[in-house]
Amino acid sequence: MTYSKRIEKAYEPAKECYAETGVDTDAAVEKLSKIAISLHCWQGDDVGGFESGEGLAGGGMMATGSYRGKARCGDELRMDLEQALGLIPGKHRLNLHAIYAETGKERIERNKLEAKYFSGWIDWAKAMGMGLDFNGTFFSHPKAASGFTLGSQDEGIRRFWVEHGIACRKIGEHMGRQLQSPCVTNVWVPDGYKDIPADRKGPRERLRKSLDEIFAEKVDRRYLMDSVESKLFGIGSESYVVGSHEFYMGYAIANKILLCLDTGHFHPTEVVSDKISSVLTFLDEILLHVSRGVRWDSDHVAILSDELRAIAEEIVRGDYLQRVHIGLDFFDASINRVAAWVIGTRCMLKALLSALLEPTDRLREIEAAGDLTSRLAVLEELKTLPFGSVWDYYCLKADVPVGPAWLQAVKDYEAKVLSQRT
Ligand code: RNT
Ligand code: ZN
Repeated sequence: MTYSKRIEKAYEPAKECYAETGVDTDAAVEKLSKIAISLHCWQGDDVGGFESGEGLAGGGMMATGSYRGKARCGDELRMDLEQALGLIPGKHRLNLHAIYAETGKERIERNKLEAKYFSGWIDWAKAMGMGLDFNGTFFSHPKAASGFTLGSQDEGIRRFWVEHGIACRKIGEHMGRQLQSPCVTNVWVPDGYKDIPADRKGPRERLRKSLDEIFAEKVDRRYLMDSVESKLFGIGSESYVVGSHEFYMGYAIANKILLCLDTGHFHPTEVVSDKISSVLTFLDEILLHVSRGVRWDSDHVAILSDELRAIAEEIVRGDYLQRVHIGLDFFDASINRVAAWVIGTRCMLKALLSALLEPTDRLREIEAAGDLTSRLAVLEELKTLPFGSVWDYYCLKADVPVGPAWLQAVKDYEAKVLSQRT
């Protein structure tokens, strides 16, 4: 039997099996094909960017590992992304950071960045039929070395980063206009203290003022959507982070902008899956940074964990697909970087498909009837339905490799392209 025949054949009983629970697999697959995940460009080069020098210094972030073949310029990064995108079913987006500006030989300061330095990315995105999202880069810079940026007590430093934020919104708006799709432009700053602060209030008041200055100009939401990202702690900001969850949740609600929930930015016993329906009671839309926290690290490659599945279930059950922008945010330099994108994105999509295959109405009825025994029993039985056959079928229809077959393509690319980079 040919490969595609085998997959189509396995899909039929799977479809019947789900139909028995009241779920239409064709409809689920169709819905999944409409969901765009925003792939983060920074997995391709360990958050290095194209400015000379600095690296990750001053950001409280760390990519560990030295796997061969990291992208060194826009052309290489785009090539690697194309490779990854060819192995992921569906149409997706790209999430850029300001340090990926292509300024030629010139060094352009972050507060002087303009849309023209991103024309290589915009042209590429147009050709690929992709939307773009954007982020200011408030780290890996001498002016972030004190550990403070938008919350700095040094007015020169604070002003510099405000100007960067303003520049980034202009760039985001331009991207949104050019690509006719709103560019979610996110702000994350590393500001905080390693040890116990005497003044928790001052930096927060300054951060609020800085954000007000950055967001002062109203921009059409058809082109630009602003978002702010919190964190509980980072390396070097263990005791105090200015932009905490409460801070940004308040800010986002008060200013009607997006809140970004990074799945690696909370206490390890807290889960983002439980926060989605809470924050969406008060906010129109949110951004997700899908990652995987492991002990001290917040940025491991996303896998099909219980929590990732729970996040997808919450998005689908709450009918939030239009209100939750799903972006990825991890960086692993110890494995093939193209594979990291493929694994993380395919897992996000698998989690969504699994959620779309849930008989939610039936579960709700059982719950409303107070039959909590059946709720648990049914949820557990659902886990072993032939999900894999539906996923394989979706990959086949989307014309990407089925199962682990994608890995060979990555290995070939590594042998041919990545291993040549020194
Ligand atoms: C850092 C934040 C932030 C970054 C990216 C590179 O803790 O998660 O989103 O990872 O902007
Ligand atoms: Zn993040």
